[in-house]
Amino acid sequence: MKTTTLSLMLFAGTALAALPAQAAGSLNLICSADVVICEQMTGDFQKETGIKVNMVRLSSGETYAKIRAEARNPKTDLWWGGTGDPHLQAASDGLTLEYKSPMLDQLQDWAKKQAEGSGYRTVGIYAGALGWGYNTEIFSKKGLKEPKCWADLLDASLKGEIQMANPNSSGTAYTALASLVQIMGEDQAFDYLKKLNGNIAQYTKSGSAPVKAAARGEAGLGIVFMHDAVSQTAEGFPVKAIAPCEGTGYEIGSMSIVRGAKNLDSAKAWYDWALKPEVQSRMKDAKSFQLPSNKSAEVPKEAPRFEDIKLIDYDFATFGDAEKRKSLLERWDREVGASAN
Ligand code: S7P
Repeated sequence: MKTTTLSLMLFAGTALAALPAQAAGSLNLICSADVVICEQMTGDFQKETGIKVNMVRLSSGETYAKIRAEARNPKTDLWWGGTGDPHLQAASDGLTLEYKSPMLDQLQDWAKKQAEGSGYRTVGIYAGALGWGYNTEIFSKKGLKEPKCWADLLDASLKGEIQMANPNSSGTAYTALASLVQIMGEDQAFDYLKKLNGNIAQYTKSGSAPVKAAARGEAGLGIVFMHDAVSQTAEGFPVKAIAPCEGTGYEIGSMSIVRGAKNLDSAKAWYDWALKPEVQSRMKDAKSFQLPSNKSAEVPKEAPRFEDIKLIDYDFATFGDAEKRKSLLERWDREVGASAN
């Protein structure tokens, strides 16, 4: 072989080795968890696999609406994170793909049940209980009492102090709506939400925004997942997380492959990777303190534990149904959202 041909081959080999991302493919991902963990996961996956990830952060309800709208020509390959209900609703609409990951056996029963209940069109990646976080400094300055129960949030002293998200866009707020319906019955839950509306300063788009506002003194209290309140405490803000005394609902944060995904191999690679114990154990580095779904993943010491919280037996089949979602959200828009400030 001539020297020039050999040098050309060596050059081509070196050039290819320097382009792992192009060689390995790409992935269009929607992430519905907090943006910090979304960026950490994306960066780690790219580093470990060479697959280029185009990530967008959207709330759970927004993602469900986008995937529905794009059903004929999907632009998204994989949906990671966000509350389980809209993932189940997407599964029941046939918008997500059946996939049995080889990692399934390593998961907690609640994560496997989520997969089985959806015909393997989604899977549980983490879990967390709903509650609220309040700013202890604001409460003590204003002489407000610590609210321990859902009923306490109706107290007139809390007028203008509370933020929660809009359940149309936010999975957190949909979990709150569905939880209250399960705790109180639908009519009483709507009576409660109408009264609560009098104390609400703002309905935000994203689920964790209310407690971020409370942490920064822009609100007194945010109705959020307890782990999102704990993240603010871990950031050094005067925020205390509360588990409601009457009981509360919880999420099984989920992950789904979009039916018709253009980058299916990359989507499966992320899916299996995101269920690994070492990947889930690293979530705490982004102050993401949910309970991980892999049995061998480390449970962060900050994570609110289910055994310490009065949890309802959340009915995922009913409240993960697309028709149920539509009817609850229409009623919320009519009876609560329409008279919001
Ligand atoms: O911040 C983490 C987390 O609470 O965010 C997700 C939540 O659905 C936020 O998105 P929304 O804006 O849709 O409410 C949860 O799945 C997750 O635990």
